[in-house]
Amino acid sequence: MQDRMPFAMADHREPDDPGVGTITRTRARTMRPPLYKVLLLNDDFTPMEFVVHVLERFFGLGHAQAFEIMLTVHQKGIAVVGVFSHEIAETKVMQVMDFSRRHEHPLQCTMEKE
Ligand code: TYC
Repeated sequence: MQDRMPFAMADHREPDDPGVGTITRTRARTMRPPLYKVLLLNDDFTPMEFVVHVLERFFGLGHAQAFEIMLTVHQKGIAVVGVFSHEIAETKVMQVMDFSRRHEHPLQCTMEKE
């Protein structure tokens, strides 16, 4: 500002005042996208092996970890399977619900903002 003013123009700024319209923030403020927990719910009918298969197939879990999460859901009623962006979480829920329905199991999968 100051050094682009015509020579005759008065400038009454204090030493630390950057002046009107001067950009003082150099880094852009970026907002992290919200994350969503994908939850698996227990029921009395879906076979344990089916739940383990679902966790391996749609969440890329190894057999041991898939079995562990299945057991947590079985014992506690619910567990977080993973945390994803809204679009990915929505896709996982749809895949699990669709796959379970097609196999005639009542397995429920939902998502919730973290
Ligand atoms: N409770 C089921 C059974 O005893 C197993 C099960 C585990 C079902 C996890 C759903 O999300 C679930 N066969």
